[in-house]
Amino acid sequence: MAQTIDSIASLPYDSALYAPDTLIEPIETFADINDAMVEQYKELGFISVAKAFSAEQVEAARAAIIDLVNSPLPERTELQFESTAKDILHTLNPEERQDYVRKFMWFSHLRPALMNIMFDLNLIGIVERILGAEAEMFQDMALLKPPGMGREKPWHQDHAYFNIPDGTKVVGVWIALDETFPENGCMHFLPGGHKDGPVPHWNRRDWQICDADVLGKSGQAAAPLPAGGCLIFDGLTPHGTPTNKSNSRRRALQYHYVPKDTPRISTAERVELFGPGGEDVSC
Ligand SMILES: O=C(O)CCC(=O)C(=O)O
Repeated sequence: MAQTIDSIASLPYDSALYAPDTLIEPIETFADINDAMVEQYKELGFISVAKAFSAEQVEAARAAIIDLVNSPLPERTELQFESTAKDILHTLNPEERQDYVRKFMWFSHLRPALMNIMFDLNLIGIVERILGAEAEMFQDMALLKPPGMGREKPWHQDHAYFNIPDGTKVVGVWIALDETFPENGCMHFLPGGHKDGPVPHWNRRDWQICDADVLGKSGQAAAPLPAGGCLIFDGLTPHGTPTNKSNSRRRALQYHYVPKDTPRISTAERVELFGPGGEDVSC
């Protein structure tokens, strides 16, 4: 297993980077996604759904994550702890270990509860409607953003991290396993920003969009959700999440889907689009 400690320390940032003009009002369920909602997705670059997954599905996913964080893992699975865990990881009990996890990758296939969510038929139906093609699961990930420390994920476009051709439709799905709100690091979007196409990314606090480019944009929207809520968004929609400064957990799953048989490009081709410095980056 690749178990690592985050090499990026939590750095201060301008609070104006997460100062939404609006809070996104989610629709109730996947069944409410009609053609008008799909058109709205094309305009805004996201859809927010409050009751996407049941309390039982959420509880089973949380239990699977705690179990995995405390289990031997295969080599390909990546478990990354917050930088603050550096000197104390060996002292943590199983419950405490979860609250130092920053990121998990390539883990969903290890537990049926997670597979059930990743391949939920209602979810896949919406993803395929947006893609206009059969979906291929491209990447699974979870940022757990622990209470009181989970660091900022600065503004970025997910496509900047993926070696897939420009113009490929990428659908990101972000599933809240806890209630999420601005203080514990909920998602923030620049509505419509996907229509600008790929924008330059820089190595600053992370591989990210320049702060000045975000501060120069109006209309930022935050996406609070209950546990079990879900965001579906375009791989080019600029988004970011602030530090979790609260005492509340903010665990979330993140899945990305692309059209089946999407070709891959080289890292060199990707950084030509999004900027040098992104050769060796992951979310
Ligand atoms: O879960 C988060 O805080 C942010 C996730 C995200 O934007 C990403 O990893 O692309």
